[in-house]
Amino acid sequence: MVFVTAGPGLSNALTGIHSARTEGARVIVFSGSTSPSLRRRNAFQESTFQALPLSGLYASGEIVHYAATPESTGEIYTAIRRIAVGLTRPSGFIAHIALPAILQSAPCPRPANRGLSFAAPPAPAPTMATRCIELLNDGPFVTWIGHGARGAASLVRALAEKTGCPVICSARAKGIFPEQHPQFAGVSGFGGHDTVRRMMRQMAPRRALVLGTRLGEFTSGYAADMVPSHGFVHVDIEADVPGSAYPDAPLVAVQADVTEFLTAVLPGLHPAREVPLPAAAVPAALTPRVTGAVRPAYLMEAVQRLVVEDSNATVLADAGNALAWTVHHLHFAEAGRYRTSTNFSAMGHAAAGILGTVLASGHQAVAIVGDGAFLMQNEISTAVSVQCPTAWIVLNDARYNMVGQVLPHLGFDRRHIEIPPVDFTMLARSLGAEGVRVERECDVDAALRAMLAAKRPFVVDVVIDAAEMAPVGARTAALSPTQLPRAL
Ligand SMILES: Cc1ncc(C[n+]2csc(CCOP(=O)(O)OP(=O)(O)O)c2C)c(N)n1
Repeated sequence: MVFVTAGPGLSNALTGIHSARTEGARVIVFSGSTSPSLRRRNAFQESTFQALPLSGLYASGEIVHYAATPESTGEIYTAIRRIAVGLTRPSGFIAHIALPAILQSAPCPRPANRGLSFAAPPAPAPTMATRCIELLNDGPFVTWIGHGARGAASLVRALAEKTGCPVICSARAKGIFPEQHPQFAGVSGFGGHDTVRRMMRQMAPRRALVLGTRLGEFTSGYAADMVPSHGFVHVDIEADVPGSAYPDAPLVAVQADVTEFLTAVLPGLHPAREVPLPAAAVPAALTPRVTGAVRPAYLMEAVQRLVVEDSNATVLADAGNALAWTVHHLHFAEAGRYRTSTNFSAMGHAAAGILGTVLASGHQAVAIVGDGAFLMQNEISTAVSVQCPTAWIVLNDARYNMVGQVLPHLGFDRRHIEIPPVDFTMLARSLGAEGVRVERECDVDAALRAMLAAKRPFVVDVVIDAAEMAPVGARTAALSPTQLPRAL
């Protein structure tokens, strides 16, 4: 639940609300609404459907699934009921309740009828399950998983090990299928791995079984060579997802929960005669260099050892190069250890969202953020105020480098991408948190250990080498004006 004041409190929440909607979260926003007697009289921060040019927040539709401005306790009961029903949706729900002051403190007895049961997740119709079994038994296939498969990790593994299919994942699905598994073919799309498209070329699968991913631009790049000869068997809880990214590709669309789908089809699938994929070669570890700023790839190796493998911390990656470095270099063996936003990807989402991750999970979390994204918010003070032991690793390159690295490819110069140098440890200390600055690779490990041992908000300010190109792959080419028609 999110509580915001009227006017700017609500308008500031818009990006977060939309991020939550596009990433499938469940959020109920409460805002203050101007009392009826003051409306349309230039009331201070007037907040109503008519006065605030954010009408989408006040009506059920594309921004929020449900909106209400109750003006009586009776209407509050209606809103409670609608929210309760909305929360049973399997794929996220956003509500906005605008409450006038008079109702904010009005007595409101608990509604008598609170019994609501969550509907069972949808299973595929038996005829559809049989058809999918036939299609998947009809030739080699790959499995392409997304965040929607997060509850089905053991079934995805059983599917792969029974049928021998390679598994590709989206960035948000990292860890659902262990990334060190010999059948893991890599992460697709932005920041992902060349091994994916190489495997698609070499194996030439007949079909791809898509489980719980929208195959949006970030995940697929709409790459034509990711479409197998006989197209997709696409399973998603939302009916409008299959076919949306690749409207021309052959498609069998299945509206179902991934666990239910796999439970239904797994027994009927033929076991593999051999497992086709050799394990991907593990690159040699980088040795610390004595001069120069920290290479992001070196930092990621240290994060892999100390944070991913030696701690149980959740890793969050913010928008910017942090996303590319983490998607590419970190490897997870369990679902839920890596969090990011790949649809709306607003800078600052991880820098701020880490508080929610730590407070809601009760576990340690580490946010990896660019200096630009870190400067866009100030949740250090909030973390200190609520005594939340958050840990931030700031990739300090004194620039908006994701943009800076792309500009020359688009024929633009790099003006206006620099950020005046910031010492984030001083910022952290000034706000009551702790911090360590790292300027050499040999100091990375000690800083990360201090961060993991800290019981208070902690910032590791890492001066990174801005010249190291982030592994964004084909994304840069897709943005080029000459490539756009093809990418579109
Ligand atoms: C609120 C917001 N503004 C702008 C963007 C577009 N954008 C994406 S990454 C980026 C630059 C990120 O810079 P920084 O946080 O310093 O990270 P770096 O890429 O340098 O590691 C920009 C401007 C965005 N995603 N969100």
